[in-house]
Amino acid sequence: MKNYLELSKEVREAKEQGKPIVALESTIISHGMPYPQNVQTAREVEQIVRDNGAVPATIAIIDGKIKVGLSDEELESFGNSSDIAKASRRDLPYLLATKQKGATTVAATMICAELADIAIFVTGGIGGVHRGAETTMDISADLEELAKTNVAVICAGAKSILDLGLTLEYLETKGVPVFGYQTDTLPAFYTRSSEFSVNYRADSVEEISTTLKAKWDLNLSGGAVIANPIPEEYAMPEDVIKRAIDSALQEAEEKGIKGKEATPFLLGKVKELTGGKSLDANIALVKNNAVVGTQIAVGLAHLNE
Ligand code: PSU
Ligand code: MN
Repeated sequence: MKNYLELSKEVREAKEQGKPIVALESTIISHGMPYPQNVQTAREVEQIVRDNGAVPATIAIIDGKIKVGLSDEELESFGNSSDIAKASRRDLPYLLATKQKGATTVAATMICAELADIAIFVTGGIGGVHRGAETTMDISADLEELAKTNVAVICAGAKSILDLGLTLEYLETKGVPVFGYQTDTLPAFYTRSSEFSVNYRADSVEEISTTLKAKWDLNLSGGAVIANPIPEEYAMPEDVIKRAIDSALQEAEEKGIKGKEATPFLLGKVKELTGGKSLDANIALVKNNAVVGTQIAVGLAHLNE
C-alpha cells in the first residue's frame, strides 16, 4: 500500500505534528466546475481549511500514485485539462496501474483518505440513488462507500437530479447516520431544504465530532453524512432549479446517457440551464462546508488527544 500512497510535505508534517487534516476531492475540480473558477475555488477552499486550524489534503491519482495533498501546479493541471478520468472505487486500480490521471469522486476520495488515516472530508454534494433507479439500478458507489469506509463527508446534501428519499432509505439500510447541521431537513444542494428529514439535527459541531468518535470507538465501520445547507444569500429559487433539473433529466433519458456519464451530464446541463448563478451557489456552498468540516476535524482531533 505504501508504494501507492504519496503524501505532500504539508500533509506529512501535519501528521508528524498530530494536526487535524481535511480531505478534499478532485472530481469537483475536473468535472464539477469550469476553469478557472474550479482551480481558484480549490485554492480558496484549501486556504479556508488552513485559516480554521487544519491542513487541507486534496486527493488525486497521478503517475501511479495516490497523491494526498496537491501542489499548485497539480491543482492547475486538474482544473485545466480535459483528459482526466473520473475515478470512483472501480477505477482506482486500473488508473494506478496504467499511470493515468484520475480525479477522485466522493467514493474514491473516501478510500484514499482512509488509507492516509484522514477521517474528515469536505465536498459540495454526494452521489446517491438516481431517479428511476428501481429499473436502471443507478446507485452511486458513494453510498456503498459511506456504508463501509470510516470517513465522514461534509456536503450541502445532494442535488435533486437524484431521488433524495430513496437516497436516505439506502443510507438507512446501510447504517449511515445523516446529520443536518442547524437544519431539520436534508438540504438539496442549491436550496436549503427538502421535504425529507435528516436523522439528527446538530446545532453545534461538538455533537457531530462526539458522535463520530463514539461510532468509530465502537468499531461501527462506515462514514456519516453531515449535510450543511447553502448560505441563505446564495440559495437559488426552487422553481428555477426544478425546471432545469426536469429538463436535464429528460434530455439524459432521450440521449440514453448512463453509467459514469450520467452524473456529469446532468450536472453540466443544470449548470448550462441556470447560468452563472448556479456556479456562484456551488462555490459558496463548498466554502461554507470547508468552515464547518474543519471545525469538526479540529474537534475530533481534540477528542482523540
Ligand atoms: N454531485 C455534485 N457535484 C459533483 C458530484 C456529485 O453535486 O461534483 C460528483 C462527486 O465526485 C460524486 C460523483 O462522488 O459526482 C458521483 O458520481 P456517480 O453518480 O457517477 O457515482
Ligand atoms: Mn451512477
